[in-house]
Amino acid sequence: MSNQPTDPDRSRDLSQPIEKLSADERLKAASDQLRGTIREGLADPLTGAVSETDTKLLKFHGIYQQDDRDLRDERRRQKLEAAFQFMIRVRMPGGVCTPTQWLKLDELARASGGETLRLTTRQTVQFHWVLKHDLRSVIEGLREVQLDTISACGDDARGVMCSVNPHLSPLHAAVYDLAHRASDQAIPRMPAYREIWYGEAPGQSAQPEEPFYGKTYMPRKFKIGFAVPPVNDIDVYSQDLGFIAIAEHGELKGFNVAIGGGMGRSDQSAATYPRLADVIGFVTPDKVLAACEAVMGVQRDYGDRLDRAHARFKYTVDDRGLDWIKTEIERRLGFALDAARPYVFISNGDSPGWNTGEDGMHHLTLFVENGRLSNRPGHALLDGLRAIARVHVGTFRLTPNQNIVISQIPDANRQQIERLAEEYGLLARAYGSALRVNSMACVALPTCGLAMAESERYLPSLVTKIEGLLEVHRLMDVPITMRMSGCPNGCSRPYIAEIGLSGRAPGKYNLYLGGGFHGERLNRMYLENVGEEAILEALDTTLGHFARERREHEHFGDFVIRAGYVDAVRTGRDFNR
Ligand code: SRM
Ligand code: SF4
Repeated sequence: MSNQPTDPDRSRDLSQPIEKLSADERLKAASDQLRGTIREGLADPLTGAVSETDTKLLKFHGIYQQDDRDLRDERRRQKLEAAFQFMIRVRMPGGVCTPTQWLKLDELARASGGETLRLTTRQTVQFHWVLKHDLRSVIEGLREVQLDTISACGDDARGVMCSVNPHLSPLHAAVYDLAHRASDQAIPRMPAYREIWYGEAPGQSAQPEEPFYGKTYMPRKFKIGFAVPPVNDIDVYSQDLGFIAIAEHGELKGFNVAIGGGMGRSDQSAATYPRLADVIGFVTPDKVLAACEAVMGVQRDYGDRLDRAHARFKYTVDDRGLDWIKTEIERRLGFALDAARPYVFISNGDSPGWNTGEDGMHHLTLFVENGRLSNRPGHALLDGLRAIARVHVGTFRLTPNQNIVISQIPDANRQQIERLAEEYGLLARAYGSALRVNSMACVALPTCGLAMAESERYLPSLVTKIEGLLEVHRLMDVPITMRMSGCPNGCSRPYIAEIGLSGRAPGKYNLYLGGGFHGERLNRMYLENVGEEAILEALDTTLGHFARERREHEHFGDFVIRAGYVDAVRTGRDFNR
């Protein structure tokens, strides 16, 4: 991208001296374009870690330093260094990868990633448990299959999402193509990545290394996603910048543009809140990349670089006002956005099972509970997907709900794929309650450094207990969205779920109710800092009431508002009221 910032070193707020900028801003500016001392840190055999500053810079390279939190106290007691290991997040726009790429991911996970892969809520794959001395071989392995980890984390444009929509094949292809181009445009050039990981010589170019990002990149992460109605699987209103495809008779006409979404918040600060994006207009497909550049440019130049907790685009939008932001976007675009076009969403979940596309190709959506792929007795998910990848001729599509679609299967291969999925226990997991199929949990313990409570390791057993209530109330087949996060950051997008849980302390959660079934409304806190017993009691009451008195087609999130359990949340600022 071009669109030079007025001051490429600081990118914004020229009234502020550099020493007033937040510590992370100063670190970026002084990092030699994200090189820091990463190379030296990787070579240091005396520790399994890298320095504190390099830990931050490594995020831009798609790598997080973590330590095994299950072992933390014991290691401390023994006066040992923490059990350091790294999480690696792959950049995979729209979650599409080939069988060859899958086989490589599988091979690397077995060799260096604790024999597990994690499907994420933004349609990609994470490796956990990678030791420092294995980082390079994983990145090199990814390179062999044209994958990398650039800007999968850090203050830049994160993995661009795209609706999976297996049954709408031609439309998906058109939107996916744009999502991929938006990703290519938005990622930093990062010569540092090629130098450090691929061993390339430093470039001699007189051009600035990052014509769009300058030396300080974005004030904070920036998330882009493309939704294809009627399914809002990417939760378009949670994106900093969302595009909602408008099609007529299956032909793509353009996109409604939505800005200013985000989930993260803190229990300590009422000034932080989740916010749903506002739809501000419509653009034709040929203007999508320009719109990305204009919107990102506004946030780059006006986002808060003094206070990191206030640096996401949602706060820039609220502080400056939607009209001001829209005018500034249009000024940069050089044209006014058209009026937004009508569209309808019906859900934000996936539909596990078989689907046949308009082009006659078949797609099999597999439910992967909380995105965790490993080999467990009766559910050799990793082995099963490897076996499928060995015979599959189409693609894999990772979904925003942490599931996977075996996509573009010709007639001739359908039976074989079905048989393999059956054999490895990949199909069996799809047959829980409709609530389980619509549930998600973030990673949390033991790898996430920010986790305050369990999430991925706990939600399945909690859902089993909730299924006891669903049986009693005859709601097993009623889809209800439920999402759990191990802390308020909201990586599973819990504040849009009909039932949301966010971790406060070991065994304690805030319980939220009333989110919109297709991602159109934030939920509201119903109980604060409670344990399992109180959660189950509250759900027993509300689900029982719902079963008795719900109207035809009424969703649980709508019901709890109508029945007076919680007030509807209208805006992000209203969330903490
Ligand atoms: Fe997230 C930080 C995992 C999607 C909001 N997120 C983290 C870190 C890296 C913890 C850290 O900073 O040390 C977690 C690593 C855990 C681990 O061990 O793997 C982490 N986030 C995840 C994933 C893997 C959750 C999952 O179970 O799938 C998702 C990876 C997505 C991807 O492929 O890129 C993930 N994170 C999200 C989402 C959902 C989304 O983007 O659709 C959100 C809410 C949307 C948003 O950004 O507002 C999200 N993650 C955060 C935040 C709060 C950001 C904020 O500005 O408020 C943090 C903390 C931070 O950045 O300081 C965070
Ligand atoms: Fe970690 Fe919190 Fe995100 Fe869960 S929500 S992965 S605990 S940062």
